[in-house]
Amino acid sequence: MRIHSNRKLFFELLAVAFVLLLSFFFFRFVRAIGFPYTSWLGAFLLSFLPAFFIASALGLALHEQSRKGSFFLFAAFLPFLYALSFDPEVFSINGLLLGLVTGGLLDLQALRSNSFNILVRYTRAGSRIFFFALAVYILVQLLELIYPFSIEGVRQLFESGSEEPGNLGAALLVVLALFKSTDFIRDIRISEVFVYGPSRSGKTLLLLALYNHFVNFHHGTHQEVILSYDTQGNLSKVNENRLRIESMLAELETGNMPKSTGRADMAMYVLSGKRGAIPIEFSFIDYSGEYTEDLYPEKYASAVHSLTEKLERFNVNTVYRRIGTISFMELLKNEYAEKLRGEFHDLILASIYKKMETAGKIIFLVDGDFLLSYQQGGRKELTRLFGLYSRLVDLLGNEKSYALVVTKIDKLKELSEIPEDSKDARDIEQEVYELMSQMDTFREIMHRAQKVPIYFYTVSVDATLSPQLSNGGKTLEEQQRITQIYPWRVGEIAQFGF
Ligand SMILES: Nc1nc2c(ncn2[C@@H]2O[C@H](COP(=O)(O)OP(=O)(O)O)[C@@H](O)[C@H]2O)c(=O)[nH]1
Ligand SMILES: [Mg+2]
Repeated sequence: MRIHSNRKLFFELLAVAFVLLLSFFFFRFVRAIGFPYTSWLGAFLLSFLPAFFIASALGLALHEQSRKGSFFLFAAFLPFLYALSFDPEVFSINGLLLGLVTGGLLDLQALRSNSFNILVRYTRAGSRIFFFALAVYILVQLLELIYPFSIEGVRQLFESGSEEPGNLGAALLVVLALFKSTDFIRDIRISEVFVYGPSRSGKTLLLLALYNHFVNFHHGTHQEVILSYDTQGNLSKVNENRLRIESMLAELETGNMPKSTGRADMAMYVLSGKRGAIPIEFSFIDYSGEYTEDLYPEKYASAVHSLTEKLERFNVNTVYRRIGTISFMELLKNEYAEKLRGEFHDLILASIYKKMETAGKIIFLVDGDFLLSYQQGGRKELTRLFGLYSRLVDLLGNEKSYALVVTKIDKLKELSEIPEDSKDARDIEQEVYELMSQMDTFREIMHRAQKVPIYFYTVSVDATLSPQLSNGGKTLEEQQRITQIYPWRVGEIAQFGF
């Protein structure tokens, strides 16, 4: 569920109202501008460009993150073309058609290769140039009116009572405002999701559950790189195999829990999938140990620098650029396994931080075990964890979306009879949310959610397990083993990614 969306909605409506108002004024003053002396090329461009922007806006409308920009383009250029169509001397049907076709082709290309950002860049740069040129054109017209710049000339102009200078001045202001509003056309961060969770929070099992979901519903595929050393400090194929997704799934089939990542392991998994034309990528970095105290920009910088010293082949900039990618990990594994032995800390820290910086969406895992032990120290841990997540949201900025995902919900509630998308399921989520909102640090996150999109989910990877919280509120001793993936509300997480 989305935490607090009202205020954001309010600001969006305000933005829409603003654009509509601009659009209205633009429509009103465009006719005051007039294009009496345009050349053939000028006239062509006057029809071509707006048509091109409108066709591109159709493509942008397909992507949720660029809808605002698309709306802006429609609001600005539809009225413009309409006004222009009353001026047959200037209006060029050829330009219009060619603009529509070019924009349409670019849309197709963007859809096919999911390069929506190219579309964004062309339309943003193009519309900026368009409004800039228009502003200059109007300014020249204005200056011509008061040429030859004598006080007498200006006085005469005012006395003549002509509306032209006023209209042109207003048109200039509107065009400048439109120029500034091209900021509404924002870059799209292709659905790249990074999943962060402290040790034991449920990363590995969530990875398996999401893998299951992706393969079944989203044409899923995966890539993985595993660095695993034996006790002698050599890369170990056996250990590596253990951490492959297929082996973990196979282990589950035979009733064994996947081995957890040890001190000498680091694994990176990328799940890829598609919904319609929109691709998506989930990255996981699995490791043991704690990094929560290290997620600061300075520590990231020093980790990258000390890595660079070990990898003499690369300079700092290359490491900054390539760290956190599968290909770079692969390369490190092949060429620097010896050097990196036992020194994962910098590599893991730098990879996590880089992923957090580049991903458009970040999932923060919250260990459901803390709910079981709420009265026995769990509350304290949760307070600390939400404090960290709140700080990270602040650090990483409000251009991204975030999700807080509470894992292991089966330990808390009997889920076997509750369909994932039922009202009862949503009620459980609401109940956990309310429990969390008793903590001040969680409330801080709720306040941040007024400006940043933040979501809240509860999941389990095996909904058939019976809860471990007895009616009296005491935790039962016996731990249940997970022997299958039977995901509950994991689809919501995938949904968040799109
Ligand atoms: N009951 C239950 N246990 C879970 C669930 N997800 C993870 N666990 C358990 O929590 C522990 C840590 O999970 P793991 O995925 O290895 O966490 P990681 O260290 O973040 O990779 C393991 O013992 C899992 O069996 C869940 O949805 N339900
Ligand atoms: Mg793990």
